[in-house]
Amino acid sequence: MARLKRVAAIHDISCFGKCSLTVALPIISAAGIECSVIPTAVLSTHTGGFTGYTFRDLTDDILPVAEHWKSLNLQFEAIYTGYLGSFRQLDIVSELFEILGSAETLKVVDPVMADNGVLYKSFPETFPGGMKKLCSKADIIIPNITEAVLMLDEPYREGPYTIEYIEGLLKKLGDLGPRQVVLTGVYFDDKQLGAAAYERTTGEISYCFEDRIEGYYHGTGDVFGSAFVAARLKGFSLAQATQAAVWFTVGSILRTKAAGTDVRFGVDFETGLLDLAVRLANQKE
Ligand code: PXL
Repeated sequence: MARLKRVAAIHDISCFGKCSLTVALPIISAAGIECSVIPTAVLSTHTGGFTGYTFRDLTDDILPVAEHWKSLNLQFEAIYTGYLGSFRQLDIVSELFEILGSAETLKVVDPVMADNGVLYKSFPETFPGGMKKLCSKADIIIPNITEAVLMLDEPYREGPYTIEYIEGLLKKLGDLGPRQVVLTGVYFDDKQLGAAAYERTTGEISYCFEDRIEGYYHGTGDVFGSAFVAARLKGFSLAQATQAAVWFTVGSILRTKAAGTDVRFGVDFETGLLDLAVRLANQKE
């Protein structure tokens, strides 16, 4: 039997409040894919809605980890990056693409830095410009609308959006360099919300919507991104992987809403892992 496919996941560890590596690791593993990690920072909680959190910057550890892995001749089918701990890490991550990746390695960048029209408070104003450069080196990027407009240097607009606006964003994001763009937080009316996926090489755009759920749930971008990466590596097409990731994320939000837990604590993705594994296993790789 061939070895498992392997992902290098490069995100922070938020010790409490499910997001980044504490969701990427279980979701990718449950899909039957090996998940190696490079933590970008260690925080006591994520930065959304908590105050007084600790923050240990791991910028200086990233390249030594990657160099050690390289000396072991490890191969990765994907490199999946999310929340970065410093501005310097933007350049370091693009170096990692060279050190750890080959032409066959899928480089997925989630430009985690903002939501609801605002840059997360841990990032300087110059961060979106640096992230835009990193996105230009990726095969796939998965921004939300706020991250998209920050990188394109456009003002943030509240939805509902028009098809022309969304497709304009997708094309401009594709022009930055990535072959595929998945834009999250897309809605054309108050009833449904989802994601749009764009394949630059063919110009094809597909949409995936589910019923909209009121409220803001932390960590859902990472749940979406992790399920998406897992699905792509299991052989799902861009549109199928987007569909599976929207479905898995919405299920996680609905369970959390029903339980009434603090939305800062993250969503109940765990209960959906078995169903996700089944859905992803039923695809020919
Ligand atoms: O889920 C995004 C995320 C990841 N990591 C940290 C965060 C956030 C969002 O606020 O603060 C540390």
